[in-house]
Amino acid sequence: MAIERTYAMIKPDGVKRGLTGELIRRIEQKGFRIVGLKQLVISRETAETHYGEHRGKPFFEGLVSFITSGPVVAMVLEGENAILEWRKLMGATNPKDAAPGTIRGDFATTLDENVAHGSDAPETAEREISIFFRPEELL
Ligand code: FUP
Repeated sequence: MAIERTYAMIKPDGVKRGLTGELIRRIEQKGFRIVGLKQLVISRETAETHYGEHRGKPFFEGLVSFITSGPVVAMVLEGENAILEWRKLMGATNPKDAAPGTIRGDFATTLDENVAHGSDAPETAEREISIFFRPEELL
């Protein structure tokens, strides 16, 4: 089992709805080490970089507008298989498919406002962590 780091984010809908504490509670309860944590409003430029793989898709504009619409909580989580484990905790991207007990299953109702984000692969995690954190911010 490999110790990994992943990029996790509470999206503007999650922060607005007061779910920050509940999500961090689940993260701690699961046993992740929180290596980095901050609240910020994402700039349009950073959002377009972060979601670069979706550029050109019909939902890209909406995605960028949404993610820049209010504060997010950005985190780096560390643990065994952290990338997959955080995605399991979040549940399926589309809340319709997300199982009860998962974050999206319990709190999300729509595909475009689905409460949380997590990297999907080691290369993505490394890229996303470096977009949002400087090395000295990671403890
Ligand atoms: P995920 O890796 O689970 O964040 O999902 P994706 O990278 O596939 O999608 C990123 C975000 O785009 C999702 F959180 C929701 C949004 N999205 C839409 O709004 N419409 C779509 O058709 C697909 C994704």
